[in-house]
Amino acid sequence: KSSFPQYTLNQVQEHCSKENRIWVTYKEGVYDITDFIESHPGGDIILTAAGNAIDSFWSLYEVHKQPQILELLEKYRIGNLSKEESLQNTADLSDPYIDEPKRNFPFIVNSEKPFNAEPALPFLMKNFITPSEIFYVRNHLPVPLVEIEDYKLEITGLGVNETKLSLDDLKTKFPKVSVIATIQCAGNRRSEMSEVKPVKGLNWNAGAIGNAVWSGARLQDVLKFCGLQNIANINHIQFEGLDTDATNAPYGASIPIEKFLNSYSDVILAYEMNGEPLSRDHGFPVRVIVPGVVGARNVKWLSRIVLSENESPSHWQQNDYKGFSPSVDWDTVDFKSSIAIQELPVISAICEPVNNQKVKLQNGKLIVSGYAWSGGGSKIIRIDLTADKGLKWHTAKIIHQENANPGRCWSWVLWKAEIDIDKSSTNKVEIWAKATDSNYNVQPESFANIWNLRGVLGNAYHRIKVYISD
Ligand code: MTE
Ligand code: MO
Repeated sequence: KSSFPQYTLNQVQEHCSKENRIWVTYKEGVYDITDFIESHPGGDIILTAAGNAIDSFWSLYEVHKQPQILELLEKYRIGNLSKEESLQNTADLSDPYIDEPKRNFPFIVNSEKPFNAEPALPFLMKNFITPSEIFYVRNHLPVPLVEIEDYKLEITGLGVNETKLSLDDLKTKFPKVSVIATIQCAGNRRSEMSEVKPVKGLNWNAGAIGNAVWSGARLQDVLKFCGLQNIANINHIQFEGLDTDATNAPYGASIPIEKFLNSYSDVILAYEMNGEPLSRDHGFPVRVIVPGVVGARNVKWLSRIVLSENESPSHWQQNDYKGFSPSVDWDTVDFKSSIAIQELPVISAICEPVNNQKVKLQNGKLIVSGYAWSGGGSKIIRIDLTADKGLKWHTAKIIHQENANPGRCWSWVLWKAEIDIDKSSTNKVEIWAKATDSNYNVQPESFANIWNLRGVLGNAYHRIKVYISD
């Protein structure tokens, strides 16, 4: 290692693009990770550390700091910093998570920094409207600290007069509308998919979903106020959050213009969740709610809306949250070859009992309950369960469902089923659940055939095992 050349921090900082090669430092070491990025598609999020101490990347994404990664990094070592510079290099890194909100919820925490957590399933289905305190949280970055006096939402791009609105403007200049909508993360139920083969992503159980009352201004009203009349050349509406990565790029996403034009699509700029101001974790002061569309496009801490010919350039629109064939792996994936997830496919999950639970029968029947939902406003028309791998199917009773036409059903349904169990043969029973939506789309049977490297769109039959006790 002493044979390596010595570089200065200034020299490292000059190498922050693919053209100039990408260097990072870790402690005393200087690394050229250009080839690493080339051979690890999707690994480009590490670019946020380009020309800098990689600690800045790890302090944002703790999950990536693993011994294998440190070992891998050594392969790319090209030099050293001086002792003096290496000390100054890491010493002044403050924790970007210093301003996180206080949290005291019985969550299953999948990651502390950034904070990602979901409720236990029996909790989740106690209410049709999920209480904000147990609504799953999916943050990619530190939660921004917003001073409400300084908050302005900027609206810009094609067809609008550049406009800045305060929270008060949003509340007073536009009618307040409320929409009950389910929001679900594309990675919900990822843990089941990863049993087939490992995937990259947070290990969500089936709790990365919730149903809430969102209130705010209709996006159509706001854009009309900003002078929008002619939508020629506008293909996408981009949203940016106030949360930024180490290169100062904001979290961002976009939705196709069609979603906005349809007056039944209920896209709103929400400042309330369940009748109260949004909490910091859920996007205070304003987030966009795009009913029927994957959580990732429901941008929190909304700071800018850009009407554009193009989709959001953000990492999360371009190089993440896309589906691929089970045969595509990290060596072959081409993120450009697939489209960004928008409306989600039909899904259901059994919430009670939970997997591997010991249960008692009631008059020879097993009581099972759960949720079902479909993206794009499709209506859930049926949930079928089997306790004998499909020989006999039992249709669940829907115990709570919104009264709306297909195309505008934004809420999940909660259901309950009573299944006859023949326990003469064995006390171990496997229960499967599958939902059907108003397009007659049905959940796929197995995770094996929908496996994808990022572990998204995990909507196969939900299967649990229970043990019948006397
Ligand atoms: N918006 C911003 N600004 N930053 C984020 O990290 N996460 C997205 C979306 N909006 C995110 C965001 C993802 S992936 C999901 S699933 C939902 O917010 C989660 O919303 P929730 O935390 O309120 O449940
Ligand atoms: Mo998500």
